[in-house]
Amino acid sequence: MKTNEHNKKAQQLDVHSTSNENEKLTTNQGLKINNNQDSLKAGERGPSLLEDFILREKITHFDHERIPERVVHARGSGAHGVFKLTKSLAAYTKAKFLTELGKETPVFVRFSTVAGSKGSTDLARDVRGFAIKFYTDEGNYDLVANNMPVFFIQDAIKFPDLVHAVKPEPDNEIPQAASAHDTFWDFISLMPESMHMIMWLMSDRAIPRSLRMMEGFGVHSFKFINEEGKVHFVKFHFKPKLGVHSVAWNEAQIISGVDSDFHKRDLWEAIESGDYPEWDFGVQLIPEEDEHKFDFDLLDPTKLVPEEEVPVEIVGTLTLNKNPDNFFAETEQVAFHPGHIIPGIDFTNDPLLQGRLFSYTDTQLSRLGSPNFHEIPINRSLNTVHNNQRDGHMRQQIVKGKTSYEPNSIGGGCPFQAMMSEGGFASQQERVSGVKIRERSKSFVDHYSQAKLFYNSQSTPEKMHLQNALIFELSKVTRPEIRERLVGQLAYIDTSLAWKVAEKLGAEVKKLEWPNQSLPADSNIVELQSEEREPDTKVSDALSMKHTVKDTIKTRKIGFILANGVDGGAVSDLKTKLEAEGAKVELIAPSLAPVKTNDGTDLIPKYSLTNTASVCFDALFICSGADSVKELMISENKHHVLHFINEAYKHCKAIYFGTDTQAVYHHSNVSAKKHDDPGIVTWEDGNPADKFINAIAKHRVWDLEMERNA
Ligand code: HDD
Repeated sequence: MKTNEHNKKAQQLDVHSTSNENEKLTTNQGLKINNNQDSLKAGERGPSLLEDFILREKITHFDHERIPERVVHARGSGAHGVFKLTKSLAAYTKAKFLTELGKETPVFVRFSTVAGSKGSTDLARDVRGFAIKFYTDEGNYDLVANNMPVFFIQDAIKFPDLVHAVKPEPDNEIPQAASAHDTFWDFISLMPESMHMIMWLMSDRAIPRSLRMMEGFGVHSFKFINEEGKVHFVKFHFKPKLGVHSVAWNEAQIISGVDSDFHKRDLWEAIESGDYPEWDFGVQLIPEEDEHKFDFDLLDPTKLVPEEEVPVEIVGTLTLNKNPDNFFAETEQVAFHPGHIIPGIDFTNDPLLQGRLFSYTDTQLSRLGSPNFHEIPINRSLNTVHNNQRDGHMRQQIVKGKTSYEPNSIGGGCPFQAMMSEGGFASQQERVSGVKIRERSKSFVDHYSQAKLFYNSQSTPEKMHLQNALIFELSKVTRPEIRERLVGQLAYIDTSLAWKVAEKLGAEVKKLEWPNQSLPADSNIVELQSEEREPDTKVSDALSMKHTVKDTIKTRKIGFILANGVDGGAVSDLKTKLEAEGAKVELIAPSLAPVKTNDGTDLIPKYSLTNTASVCFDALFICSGADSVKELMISENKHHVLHFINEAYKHCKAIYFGTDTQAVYHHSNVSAKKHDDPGIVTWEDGNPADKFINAIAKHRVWDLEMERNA
């Protein structure tokens, strides 16, 4: 774990941290407690006494331990880290943490699923939150981002409808952490603007292999303003150094049972073991005068800016290097808000962003219970707060002096307003005029072209996964008219996709009839909405996970399946090679008893064949050694071993069969493999370790998925 020496936020948190090591137990009043085992009673077998203030204090505090979970993004995992600027953006913004080359800014990041409750599975098909609090010298800057670059809706007024539709249905509170139900698809099928986001949500991006292997996107266009007042539109990107990877949907469902904390655990363990997750931070910059040069509106949050049109410039690195000391105090109480900005960054008129600017402070009031939530240590800025806001529940700051108003003379006029040259924030002076109108801009009325761009940019296996995801989700919808309406939407994106999904649902592909309910009563945009358009950019490589990093096995978990008599030399050779490349090797044996190698050494397995599953590993090595194989194939173990291998095979993972493992190989489904499956390595291969390492780095052999599952 990183020391706090250079991290100003960590030093600030230290002031509020305690440890119970070697300390005596006390009440909340600091009184030492002599007996924490028994309540105070009238006689040994008598009733407890009201006088027992120790019992009352303990029970009362316990009774009030819970706070409301977040209304969305309830389930989360957090970590501390640092943002380092590698290229100055001084030409575009005056935000100091983005202009001083090499500057390191402490951060706290919280990842989350959106729909599920706090205790739900990590592997739900869902968007992932990627919220970052930068503790800058100019105040807190929050980038409350997601792992997908677009959103379901264009206007914040639809957010409660969206969330009500995806959350468990109100009558029976079913299903938990799942979008595969009637109300979600009812809403979506009536909201054409959601179709681009639906493509992302049905893609493998919604079932990440790890929180460390996801991209982050600011979604909205924001504004950068430099010292001269020049404005650029900006889109924010985080690209994971390990590449973007996902699991198979069938795997996600199994992980939800085997280890529903899979992502939380993975993040925690990576940081504990010094494998600090890292992202390149990049920006897409668009001069203010180019605002209208695109075939979409930059203010529309259902659109991305294709990287082919505006490249992402990498300007910094985000590294997570310290786990929280206390989940509740830090990860649960952290309060993000897109409205926490600093000089040099400003909002755009994106109507989704504008609504968010109201929602986040408001929700903290009911979640954290007081307008003083900024005083909770994790939320404090590095700068001391000076203002005339006072009192409220749980106020902690003791502000000296007589005045709490401004202007004042009694307090010498303090605290003073800051000039812009002193870091005082001033909103961009944007010329705005218009009639008061409750209407959607016509420039927002194109709902399918970027959905097409996304779909057309996917590799063949990715398209297949997306199609299967739609079939899975819609097959859980009980009302045929909803399925049919959604298929009608798909027809505007890709007719063959619509036909394939329809076929599996027993639905018909019918052209949608406009208008629909998602339009205002007096809408005059019906014609525009049904108009089919092609995007300027037809295919974007950046949208497919296929084109992200595939040359490292760093932090990948490799399961070694072994039993007594295993070839100790082969185990240690391969382990050394894999670990040299940064992978993690874990031993899986029939039981947790030590395994004797052929040279008499004891190996301690971390797992048994029955307390874990193949879905928890990235690749498998069936260890060399005739005796080991013999034990693995006795009737008690055989079923488990073969299930392990067959499941990994089905999920397109790399599997290496060591020397003497023919018996296992021939009983498994792998024996029917295509001769040139690059994910399978056997005793017959030359340079097997290198071949195995290569295969793991590719993540999965998705191209052979059909064949492996045939
Ligand atoms: Fe939101 C939480 C991201 C639209 C209202 N949102 C929340 C979190 C993330 C996002 C990552 C979790 C923060 C944390 O870890 O504590 N939200 C987004 C993105 C959006 C978006 C990327 C669209 C581009 N959100 C959005 C809208 C509204 C909200 C349109 C309301 C008008 N979001 C909230 C909220 C939450 C929240 C209800 C719940 C807990 C919280 O704020 O602190 O206020």
